[in-house]
Amino acid sequence: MDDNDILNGSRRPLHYKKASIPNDSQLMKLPLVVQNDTDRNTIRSIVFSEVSSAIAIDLHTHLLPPSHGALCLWGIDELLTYHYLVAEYFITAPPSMTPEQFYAKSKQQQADIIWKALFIDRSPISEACRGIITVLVTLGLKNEIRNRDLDAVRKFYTSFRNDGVIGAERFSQLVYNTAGVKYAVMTNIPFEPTETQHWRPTPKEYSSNYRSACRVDPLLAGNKKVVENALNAAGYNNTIDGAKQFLHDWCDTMKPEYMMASTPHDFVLPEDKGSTGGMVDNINKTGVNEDAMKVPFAFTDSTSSSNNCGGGESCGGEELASVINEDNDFLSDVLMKVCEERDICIALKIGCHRKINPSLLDAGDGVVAFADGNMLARLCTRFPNVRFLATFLSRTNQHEACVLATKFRNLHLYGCWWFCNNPSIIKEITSMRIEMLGTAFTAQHSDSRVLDQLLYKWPHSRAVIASVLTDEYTKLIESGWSLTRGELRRDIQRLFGTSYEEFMSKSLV
Ligand code: RAT
Ligand code: ZN
Repeated sequence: MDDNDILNGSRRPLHYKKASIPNDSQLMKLPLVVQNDTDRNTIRSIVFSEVSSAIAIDLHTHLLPPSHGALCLWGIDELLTYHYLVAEYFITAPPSMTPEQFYAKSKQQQADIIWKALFIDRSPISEACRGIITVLVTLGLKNEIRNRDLDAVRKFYTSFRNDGVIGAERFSQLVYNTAGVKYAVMTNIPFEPTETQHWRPTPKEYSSNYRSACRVDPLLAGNKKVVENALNAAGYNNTIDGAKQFLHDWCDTMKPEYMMASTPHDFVLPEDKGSTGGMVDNINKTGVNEDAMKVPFAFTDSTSSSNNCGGGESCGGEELASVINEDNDFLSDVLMKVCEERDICIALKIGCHRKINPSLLDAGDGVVAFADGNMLARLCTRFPNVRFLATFLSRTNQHEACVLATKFRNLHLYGCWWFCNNPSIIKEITSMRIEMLGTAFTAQHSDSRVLDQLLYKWPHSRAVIASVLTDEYTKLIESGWSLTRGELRRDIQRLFGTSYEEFMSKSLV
C-alpha cells in the first residue's frame, strides 16, 4: 500500500486480497507501536491490509444459486434494474413515464432507461450508481465504461451466458473468489411456489458458497390466510401442530442456517401473553393489534404483496395486517416453538415500512423513522433460549440497538441494512458499535440481490470499516495496550464472520 492508498484509503473500494503473511509467521507476533506519524501510517496500512484480506461471511442476501435457474440474478441488466436504482430513477423520471409503463418494459429496456438517466444525463455519484462502476472496473471493463458503451458491457457477459448453468456457476465462482466471500446466506421462502419447486421433491444442489435461510414473514405477521393456503396446498392439517410440522419439514428440506423475517412496520408486543394452541381455524389472533389501530395514523393501507414478504401473491390482499400483534399464535406457538425445539436462531430485520409507494413495487418500500426496539427486548426476555440475530433499518434505532445487545446474550447485531448501507452511515454505526460492543457483532451483510453486487458492496464496506478500525486501534495502542498483528487479524476476522459463527454455535437451550 503506497502513501496515496493510505490517504485515500477510506474513499476507494478496498478489494479483497489474499493475506501475504501467513498466520504462523513470526511477524504476526510482533507488537504494533505508535510513537509518531510514521508509525500511525504503518498502523493504518496494516489495518487496511488485514481488512482487505479478511474472509467475509455474508449473513443475509437474496442471492440464489445457478441451479435455481432464473432466480439466480446476475449481469448488467439486473444490476441496472436493482430496486435502489429504480427508486433513484423515479426521483427525476419524466412525468410521462409511470411506474406501470416502466415495469411493463423488458428488463433490457428498463436497464437502458436507467443507464441513460443516471449514467449519461447525470454523473453516477450515488452509492448505488457508484457500485456499478466498481463492479464493472473489477470485471476489467474500465474502457467500456469510459466509452459509456453499455452494449460492450453486455458483450462481456455473453461468454458466461452462452454456457448456460455452467457459465453461471463459473461466474458465481469468480465473484465469490474476487470478493473474498466464503459463503452468502440466501433467503429461501417456503411460501413461494417459484422457489419451492427447486427444493421439492428433491433439493437442487448448490455450491458451498451458498447457505440457506428459511424466510417466514407470514408467521411473524400472523398472516392466517397465507399460512392456511400453504398448509392446505401441501396437505398439512390446519392446526398449530400442522403449522409446526410444516416448518419442521421445511427445515429438514432446506437445512437453514436460521429462520428469518422482517417485522411489519408497526410490530408491537403487548405485555400480557396468551396462547391458545389448537386449530388454525380457531385462531382469533390474526396479528392485528386492535388497540394500536385506534391510534391516528397508526396504520396505513398496505394491500399489495411484496417480494420480501415471503408470501408471494397470497401475501397481499385485504387480509394483510398492517398493525401487528406480536402475541399472535403463529409467532409464539409455532415459530418460537420450532426455534426452541430445533435450537435454531431467528434473524429479524426491523423497521421497514412496506409499500409507501405501492406502484414502485420493491422500490416503493420505506423506513419507519423509529421502530419499537423494546419489542426486541421483550422477545429476548420471553424466549431466552432462542437466539436472535437483528438489524434495524432506521439510523435512529442504532444506538438503542447497541444498548440492547449489551443486555441480552441471546441477541447478536449484524450489518448496516439498506438505507443504512451507505458509507457515511456505515462509518457512524460501526464506530458506535465498536465503542459499545467491542468485536461482539457482525460488521456487515450485503443484502445483495444480484450476484455481481458482492463485487461492490464488500469492497465499499471494507474501505469504511478499515478506516474506522484504524482510528479505534490507534487510540487503543496510544492508550498503552500493546497489540500484535495476529491479535488484530483475529479481531477483524470476528467482525467479518467469526462473531457470527460463534453466536450460531452457542446453544442456550
Ligand atoms: O434490502 C433490500 O433489498 C430490501 O428490499 C429487503 O429485501 C430487505 O433486505 C429484506 O430482506 O426484507
Ligand atoms: Zn434482505
